[in-house]
Amino acid sequence: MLEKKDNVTELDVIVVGAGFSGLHILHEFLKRDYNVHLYDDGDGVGGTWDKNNYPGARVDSEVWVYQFTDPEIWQNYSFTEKFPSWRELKPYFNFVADKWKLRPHMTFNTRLEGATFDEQENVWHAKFNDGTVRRARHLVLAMGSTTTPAMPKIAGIETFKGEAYHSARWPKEEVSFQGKRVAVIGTGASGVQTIQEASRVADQVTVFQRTPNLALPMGQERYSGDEYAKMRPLIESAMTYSRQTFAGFAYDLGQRPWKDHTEAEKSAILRRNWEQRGFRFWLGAPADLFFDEECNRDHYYFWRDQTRKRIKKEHLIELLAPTEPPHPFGAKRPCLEQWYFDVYNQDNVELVDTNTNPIECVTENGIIAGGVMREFDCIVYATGFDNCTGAVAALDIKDGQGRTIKDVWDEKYLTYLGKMVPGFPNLLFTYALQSPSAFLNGPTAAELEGDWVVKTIVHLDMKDVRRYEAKSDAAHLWAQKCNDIADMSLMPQAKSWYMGANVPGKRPEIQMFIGGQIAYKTALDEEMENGYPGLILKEGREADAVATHRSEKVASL
Ligand code: N01
Repeated sequence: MLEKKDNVTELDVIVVGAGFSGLHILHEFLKRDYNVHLYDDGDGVGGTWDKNNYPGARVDSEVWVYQFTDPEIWQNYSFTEKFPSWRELKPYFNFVADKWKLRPHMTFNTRLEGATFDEQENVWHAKFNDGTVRRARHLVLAMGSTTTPAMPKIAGIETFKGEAYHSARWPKEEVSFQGKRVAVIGTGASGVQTIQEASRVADQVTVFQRTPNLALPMGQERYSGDEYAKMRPLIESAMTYSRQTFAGFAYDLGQRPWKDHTEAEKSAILRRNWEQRGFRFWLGAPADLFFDEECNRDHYYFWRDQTRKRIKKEHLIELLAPTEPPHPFGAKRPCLEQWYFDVYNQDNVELVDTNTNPIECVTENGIIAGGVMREFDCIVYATGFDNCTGAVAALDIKDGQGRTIKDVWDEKYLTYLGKMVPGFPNLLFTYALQSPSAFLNGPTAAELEGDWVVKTIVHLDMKDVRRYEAKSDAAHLWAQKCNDIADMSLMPQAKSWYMGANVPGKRPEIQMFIGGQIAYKTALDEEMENGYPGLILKEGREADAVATHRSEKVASL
């Protein structure tokens, strides 16, 4: 353990982020008696669920896999919905924090702004927005992949006099759409959920759509306490199985090539996966969905025909469920919907296609699109995030050459195993660039990645490794692997956040490892079992020597 020095708090590990990953990592370090502390810029636990509190925000993983696998937790906490909303998830996180006795080890409303690595002592000096500096040997960034809101660049946004919210920065106090004229820009998961709720109570909902969401029926279910209790044995087996599947769900991709199926078999697969609801039609489909044009089109046409049955207004059919796919099915994230396509049959819901009616500007009273002015009381920007890179890249953390992680990624998306960036020693992150991220169920990823982070740090500490850093060639190989898998797939054909194509100016390239949970776990396990061949390890005295050399070099620049 480090000693307190120069009145600066000394820690073994700083963890940033109080979502699934951060809480799991904190808990695991505490179990090992580490001097660890977690910081979060929100005012409570929950990570994404503490901030995305827009009406209707709910998870689209089945609840039995959307929880920690610790029996102390899942055996003692009951949910009431198969796909719970943030209103149930926030108490869940509080329950976890109390059960694991995490509260004394967490500080909220405190944002990490930057950090410098002391090459002499192999210690991070982490700077927070309250002006404090904490020193720690290891810095673990568990800030999530959908963290940094992306606002569209629309003229006049700041002039609007009504209420305006980004879906991911929703106010803590209740926002009511009752009797209001509401604009929703964006039809991703956040937009779809907001639109569903707004359409129930608002006088008028105007949806500004650029790309239709190929949303799948959720199949929501509600449970009494007794019903949920009866499901507990199934929860355990679903959790166990989810650790063996591609995306961490209790179902898996089919491995038989699509072309080897008879027409009757194909129809049966499409119908069965559709009828089972949730993401089965996507992440329980034949794996060829992601690679084979014909398999993908068959899925799209099935989705289109089912969806069209629900759209009663003739002129909206082509906009919401086009004849030909706007992009390969599932290459852009579909979401789960409950009554989304039905809301367009209501008189109070209007759809504006921003491709033919581009948004020109926001005014004091509303939005001008396609030459038409519409007045609103409330504008919701459900325009997504600077995913995967945004949160980490925003930090003022510099390497030995004075480059930030953003500088590195502006040149090339580079990580080793989606965990580290060359040049940034003793710093690990989870659920970010070049990890499976959105292609792995959140809690599954949190435990898989978190366990690796904790075991790695503990192992290196035990070996007296003071400084560890990803090798550049190993990182280049990992980045290449991420790209090679993506290039074999249909993924690059969609202009999506998976490809980093949703933020103007962001360099489009696959943002995640899409080889699936098992391939990712194998890569992490091999790295550990083989003694970390992808890392430069400096033990004891050797680390001190490297530090001296580095410091002299930086001083001479
Ligand atoms: O963001 P998105 P999100 N003019 O990027 C549109 C997770 N999540 O917050 O598709 C007009 O998906 C943009 O249009 P286009 C989940 O992983 C999970 O909805 O780029 N439109 C798109 O329609 C999800 O994938 C849950 O053409 C503009 C929308 O805004 C991820 O978070 C719930 C525009 C952004 O969609 C992100 O979802 C919520 C412009 N200038 C989120 N700029 C659940 O678990 C952007 N758009 C259920």
